[in-house]
Amino acid sequence: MRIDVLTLFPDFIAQCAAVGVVGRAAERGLLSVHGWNPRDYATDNYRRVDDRPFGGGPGMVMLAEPLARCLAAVKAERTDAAPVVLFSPVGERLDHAGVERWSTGQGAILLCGRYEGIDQRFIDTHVDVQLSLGDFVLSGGEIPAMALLDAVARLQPGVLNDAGSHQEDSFNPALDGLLDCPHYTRPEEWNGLKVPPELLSGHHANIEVWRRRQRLAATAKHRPDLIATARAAGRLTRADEDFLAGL
Ligand code: 9D3
Repeated sequence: MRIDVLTLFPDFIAQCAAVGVVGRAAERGLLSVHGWNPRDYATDNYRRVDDRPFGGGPGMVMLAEPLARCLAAVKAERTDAAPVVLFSPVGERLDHAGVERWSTGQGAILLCGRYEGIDQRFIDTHVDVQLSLGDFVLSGGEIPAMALLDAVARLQPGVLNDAGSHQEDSFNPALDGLLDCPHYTRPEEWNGLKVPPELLSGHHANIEVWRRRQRLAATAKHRPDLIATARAAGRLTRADEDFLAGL
């Protein structure tokens, strides 16, 4: 998979792409990440990439031309017809299902906006999808782009040490859409706090019952909407319902 990132901060992308799961995926040749700076494709001596908005108002708008020239350079290096993804607060909210779809593709060209936004004519001409992380305001698209990169990298086969790790993610349908249960490690007692005895019993069936109940309780408490979704999808057993009724 090849990911190209158009950003005014390519150093930030390079640093992110070098560490953790993304770095490991890149080392193993499963993923390559290339940063591109539209400023290198500016047409004037000042290397301008932004200008004042027509119609007035606060902030600056990214110029279409440096972005178009930068994108043309990226496309000249790619052999596939990769989708152009713009990270934008007006985009569709990214979720686990979306990450899974992106993780099976050949990659994408990620465009990170800065300032108030990008000249709409560039978006209309070149952008295939707009994605958002949610209804809160960031100062640019770099962190959302790195969020998608990280989420996609860890779903690549052979990236996580433990093949089962992402099978147990919250939001993975394999967990029936419930939140994860609490985790504990050594020592058995820390600052007077003990590990739940069920986990020390060595009785695997009981451990799974305990974990399922913890997931149900955590989900009912923090994300009752997910309980409703799981129930509607027929993912809750009779035993699950009995436990939930007793909470
Ligand atoms: C507060 C300014 N906004 C209205 C006047 C417009 C605005 C422009 C650009 C708000 C944020 C940004 C920069 N944000 C992103 O590029 C962005 C983002 C986000 O802010 N929140 C969630 N997901 C994303 S994806 C890209």
